[in-house]
Amino acid sequence: MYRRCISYTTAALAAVAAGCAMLAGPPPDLDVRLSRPSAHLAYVVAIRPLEPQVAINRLHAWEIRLTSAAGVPVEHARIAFDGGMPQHGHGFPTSPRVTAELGDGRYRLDGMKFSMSGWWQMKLTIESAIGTDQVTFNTVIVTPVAQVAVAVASAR
Ligand SMILES: [Cu+2]
Repeated sequence: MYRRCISYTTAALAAVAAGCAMLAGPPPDLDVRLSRPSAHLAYVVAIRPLEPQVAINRLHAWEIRLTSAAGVPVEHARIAFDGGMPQHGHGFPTSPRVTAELGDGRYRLDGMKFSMSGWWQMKLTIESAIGTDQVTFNTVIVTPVAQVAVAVASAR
């Protein structure tokens, strides 16, 4: 891929440089916090995998913890999942979805699977009596085992 990039003409260099940069890895300043306010500050959302280490290509579940901006657990929310790899232009290989409400503002997200290493985005659209808002989490999956446990620890 890099070899092919080098052979392009000067006119194409800018576009090619952008493409090649994608192969270099996630942005250095990527925010990988797994606890954060939603886009319009309606909620504070925290997510964590329900296993200590996330292996590539293995189905697993995450827990979503949802509170209001004031920190009150939000019950009976509808949460839709979307996401993928922004540098590759593809989504998840599965269709993760919330399958259970666990009480105290916690929800179980099943069907998670990372099909390769790199930068993944997990996007939640949340609807409840409070309103509709979205939140996007970034995580970087490292071969052969995801190093998300550290980010989870710092989010708690
Ligand atoms: Cu990919």
